[in-house]
Amino acid sequence: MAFLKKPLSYLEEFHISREMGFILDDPLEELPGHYQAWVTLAKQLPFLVQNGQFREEVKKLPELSIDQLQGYKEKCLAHLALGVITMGYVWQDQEKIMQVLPRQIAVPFCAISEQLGLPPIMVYADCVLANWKKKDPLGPMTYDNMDTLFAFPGGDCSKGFFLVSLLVEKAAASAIRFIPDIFEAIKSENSDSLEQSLHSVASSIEEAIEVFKLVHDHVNPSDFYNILRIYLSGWKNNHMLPNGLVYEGVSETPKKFSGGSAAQSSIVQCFDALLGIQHRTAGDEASAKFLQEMRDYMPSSHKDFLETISLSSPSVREFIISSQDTRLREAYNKCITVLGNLRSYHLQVVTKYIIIPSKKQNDSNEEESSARGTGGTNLMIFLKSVRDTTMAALLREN
Ligand code: DU6
Repeated sequence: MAFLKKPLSYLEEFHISREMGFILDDPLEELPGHYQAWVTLAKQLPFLVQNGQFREEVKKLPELSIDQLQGYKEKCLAHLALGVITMGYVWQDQEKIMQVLPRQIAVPFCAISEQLGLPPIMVYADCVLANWKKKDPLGPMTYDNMDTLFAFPGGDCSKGFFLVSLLVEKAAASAIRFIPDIFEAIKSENSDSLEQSLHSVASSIEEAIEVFKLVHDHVNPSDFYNILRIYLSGWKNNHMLPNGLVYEGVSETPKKFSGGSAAQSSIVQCFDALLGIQHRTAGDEASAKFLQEMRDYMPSSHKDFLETISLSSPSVREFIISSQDTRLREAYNKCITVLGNLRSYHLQVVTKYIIIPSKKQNDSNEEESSARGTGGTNLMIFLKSVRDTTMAALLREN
């Protein structure tokens, strides 16, 4: 009987590293030959959007096939650069939103997306996991020693949001290391080892909460809400692009894709999978559906990893329930509690960066402000249901 689809001990096969988790280690900064034109243009986005020249420059790009791109990292950088260009092209002038993406971008973007198993829109794996460098390559992975490769309008807000998200991923990555140990401990019914690993997972989630707090030092609520948020928006359930986007030269039918979201982070979904938290209970179906959909916006190897964890049997939760071991239940409950705390903290951050700024807008256009309100409200409903389902997974300890 197959215990797992693929042995979890080989994290590398899932493009996951013990040190970095889901983060792309040491991303490329340049593309070979004429492909570098994409990187050069994407880097100039904040400046060219400011001057209203970005769209013109996109139309001047040559038409390139993706045949000469080689290796995973080159493809990741190409998807990131084309994703950034696409967001700038669509959202540069919000009075005149573009409904057709020119073929010079649309054709290679759809082709590279297909190769990577990603949608042709900028995703979390692009702008967070692959969008970073160390200033001093020998120095530490700290905010001060890091920078993003590509930025958006809104000053340092995109740098702050992307790098703090990245540092949360880094803090949580130390929990990923224990996942193979956890399944090994279950297989060999080693309760002591399982208990120890669960405590380590809880500690690294606690560490992630501390890092999350850096957001207040580096992201300004008004810039985030009024500027950056727009550039990360997608064209699915978005009243600004109700039909979706036409990818010229690919299909004449407009296509709908969701914008970037923390739900596209594998780290966000991986603890639910590990702890057997199922967002499927009454009132939670919409959240479950959204989380499932967002797996298609992850690198396919990370999606495979989540599925492998979810399908492994016996699950961590089942094993602990049937073990009747109080210390194991306590360690499991500790993980659930800190994960719930992380989600409560995320709710607070969303309140500060989305809910409060949305109320400060005293514009007369009621239709527009109510449409704006829905996004924030839906996000709050989603995060609350995810948090509540998390806390509902607590086990009785006696
Ligand atoms: C949640 C996710 C979303 C969309 C795009 C980045 C984090 C640290 C803070 C809100 C969040 C974090 C984190 C990682 C575990 C996001 C995000 C890019 C796009 N967060 N405030 N993170 N990230 N496109 O929502 S501080």
